[in-house]
Amino acid sequence: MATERRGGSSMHEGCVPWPEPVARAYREQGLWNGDVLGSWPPAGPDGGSRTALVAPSGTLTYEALDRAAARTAAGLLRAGLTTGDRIVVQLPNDADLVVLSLACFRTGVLPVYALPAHRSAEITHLVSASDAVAYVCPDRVLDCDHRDIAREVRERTGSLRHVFVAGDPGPYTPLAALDAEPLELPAPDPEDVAFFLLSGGTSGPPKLIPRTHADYTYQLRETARLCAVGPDDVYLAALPTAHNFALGCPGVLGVLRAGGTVVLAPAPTADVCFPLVARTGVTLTSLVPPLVPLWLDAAEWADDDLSSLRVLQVGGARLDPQTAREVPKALGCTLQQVYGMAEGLLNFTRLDDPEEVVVHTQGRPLSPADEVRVIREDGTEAGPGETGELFTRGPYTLRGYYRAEERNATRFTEDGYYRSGDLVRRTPGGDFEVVGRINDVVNRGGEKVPAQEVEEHLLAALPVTAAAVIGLPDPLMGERTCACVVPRDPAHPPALSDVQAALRARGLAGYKLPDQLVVLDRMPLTGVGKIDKRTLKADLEA
Ligand code: OOB
Repeated sequence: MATERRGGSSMHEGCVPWPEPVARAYREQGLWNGDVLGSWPPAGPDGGSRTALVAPSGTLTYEALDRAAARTAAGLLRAGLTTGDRIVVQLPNDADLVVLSLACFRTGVLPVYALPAHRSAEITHLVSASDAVAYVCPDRVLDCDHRDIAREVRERTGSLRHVFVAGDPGPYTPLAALDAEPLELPAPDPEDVAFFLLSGGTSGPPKLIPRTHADYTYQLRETARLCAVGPDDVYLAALPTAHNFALGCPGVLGVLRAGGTVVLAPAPTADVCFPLVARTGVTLTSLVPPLVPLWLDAAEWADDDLSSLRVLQVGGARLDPQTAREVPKALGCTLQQVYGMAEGLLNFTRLDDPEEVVVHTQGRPLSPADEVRVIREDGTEAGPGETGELFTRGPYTLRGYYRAEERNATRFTEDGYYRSGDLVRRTPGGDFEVVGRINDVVNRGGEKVPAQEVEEHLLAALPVTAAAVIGLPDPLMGERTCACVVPRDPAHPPALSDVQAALRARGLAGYKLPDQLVVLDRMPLTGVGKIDKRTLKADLEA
């Protein structure tokens, strides 16, 4: 891939390109077709007056969104930002985030998408890992003052020249100041990096994932096609838009690209989202598994009209089959399981798959060009039904993390496959079941206790709504197994002896029975809503 096409700054420094013969094949097959992010929304004859965004701060037509993006793009350039500059963007689900993203895509300024839940430790890491020149944040959200974060990050890093604040800027620059008369801008090179996502691993600091215009527009087109999304669709972004799931599967960008309407929810809870569904006629939305039982419960008593909902996508972590089975009846829509990763590869159950596939599997790859292998511990290819680690490469899967040569040497094979760390098996029908993570194992004095397996038994055997199994340091065994549960009835939590008896009754090996039980009101969650085992561990070890 060529560098320094515009602005004089290399777009590919620190990135690992696809090998040229592979890139050529993707071009020739029309997978990378010259499409770039931000060239839409289309402001065509009737396109302009349609509703593009329904956001907490107001509603924007396509025309208004296009104009706002053009003015913000000019504002970025006037503020001295230039092609290839990284900026850490941490904005909640509101119009600013979409407008700024489009403006960045048009100017070649590269957003590094932080999650709303990130705090000064993560933002500091992201700024220094990317040498970001700007941090964009809201003034405050609940009890968090992001201007305090900005101050700390500035003290600890050297590269930040700007802090742009949505709302009351305090000592910084208002985000609204990024505004100038629109300029004629050269189109970006489709194979340039457009933005960075964060690796979703719940252990270790996040790594930066470069996504190009070509790879991401391909993802947007294909996911929109798979979900049959068109101009009449209304997508509800309940999860943070900064996460790949809500951003582009097809999510906010894919639905805008298809000419539909995007509704940005300030929170993913049923009390916030149900009235939005009813008011705006939402047809498609996505959730992480811990939210699903809450939506199902709420649907029982809520009187909001949810009949417009066509598809509920659930992904990010394992959805238990009992809950999966209840979705269509309780919400009156099709369930689609999504097994994806910010690094690229996306798997989906299809809208017309049989119920058993939708309930029990996490689907199959989006694209025929996705190359996927299931590899046993000894490095050989696993057969159907056998568990192994998923390796993948393809037209929208990265070839290396940003500026991470050492890490890349272990996370990628020599022929460019990304080692996902996920343990999967393939059904005879070709669908994946995600059975765990390679290192999500408690090593109990040599006995390996697969956390997810025990969690599934806990959920099935006990009156609990959430379960997490973690290893805690133990003087005798190295690690002991700790089961953390949220009881359905807080007044009657189970005791350790109940848990052990229930699991033993299910035929579980003695060494897999938890040594310790912790009863919680609720689980700590990561920014996107997965159970945050790292925090759980840190809290319990302290
Ligand atoms: C999504 O992306 P990330 O980057 O936050 O996390 C990726 C990891 C996967 O490697 C896998 O371990 C886990 O999250 N995961 C699932 C899953 N979907 C993701 N585990 C079990 N079942 C599933 N359905 O989480 C993500 C990105 C795009 C779309 C959907 C999810």
